[in-house]
Amino acid sequence: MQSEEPKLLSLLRLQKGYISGKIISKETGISTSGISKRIKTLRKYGYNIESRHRMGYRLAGETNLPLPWELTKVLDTLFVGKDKIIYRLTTDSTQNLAILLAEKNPNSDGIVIIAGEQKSGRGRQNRKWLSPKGGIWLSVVLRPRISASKITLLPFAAALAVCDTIKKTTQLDAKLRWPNDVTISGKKVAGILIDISMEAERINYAVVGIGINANVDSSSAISSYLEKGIKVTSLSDELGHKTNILDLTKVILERLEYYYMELKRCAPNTIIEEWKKNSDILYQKVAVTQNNRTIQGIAADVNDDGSLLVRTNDCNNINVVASDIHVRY
Ligand code: BT5
Repeated sequence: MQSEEPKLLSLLRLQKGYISGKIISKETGISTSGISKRIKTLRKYGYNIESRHRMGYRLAGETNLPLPWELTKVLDTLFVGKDKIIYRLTTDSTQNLAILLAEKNPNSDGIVIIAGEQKSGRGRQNRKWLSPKGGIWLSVVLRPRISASKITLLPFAAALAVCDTIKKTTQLDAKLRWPNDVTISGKKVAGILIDISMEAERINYAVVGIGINANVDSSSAISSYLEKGIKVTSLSDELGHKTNILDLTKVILERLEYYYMELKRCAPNTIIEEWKKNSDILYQKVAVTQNNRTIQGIAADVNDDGSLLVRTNDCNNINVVASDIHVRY
């Protein structure tokens, strides 16, 4: 994205009525053909720009997309989104782009990639993540100088950030489902994916991927493409109206930075304790599928390392690790 669009926008905002292409060109240095190209782009980004013969252009409505120049104005973070924010109307996966950028910029911390839709969104273990227009699909590059034992708690910190955001901005009763889902009334509304690059015991970078069904019709755009029995929802379906994606993205990034700093600063159990307060998993029946074998039991606790303590029906305790199982409730 060139820097001309924000320049053009500021000019349109300053002018109450129409402003001619000639004046815009004089003020911004953009050629007249360049102006109509950029107006087209801004319209694609959701701005309502009216044009009238001989009068020029008028900004009649703002966007609510988390575009870099809009997000930068409102974002209250120390480093997340401070260095670079990239927005793509469409991409294969923000996670893939973030990994590429993390590899290319070894000193960068807090780069944020956001997409309007993803063509090949992915979940854990390369599961498919449906990412139609209207959702929030973003990845953040972090450089955690923390022990490998603490990094396993990063998904919990990120899920907490999303849960907090939904509760704060929509008043919906969001809950956390082990290991890294956010649900409303038992239906999945958001998921977290973490990709980590490590050398020996040192973490090069972690990419936190967050997907939220914000303004999406969950029955037609998601459920109908998923495996049978998977229950999903979206914020707009729960609320009965659309949410402001820019506001949501701002709060997600702020809460993510907050919990990430907590993770670095505090004892590991602080995150887990907070996570448990927001989860309805404890004492629920679970079925754990591991190596094609299913074990039934009760979710007894979440250990400080993030593993799930399951008391099986034959009264054994097993610790279940997120990476190699599938839990059904
Ligand atoms: C997750 O995986 O829940 C992680 C999702 C992370 C998505 C973000 S979006 C930004 C970034 N870029 C990416 O490419 N990915 C990240 P997992 O726990 O494995 O759940 C995957 C399962 O959720 C699938 O097998 C489906 O059953 C279900 N699913 C797929 N799309 C969904 C959606 N939009 N909403 C709810 N459930 C979905």
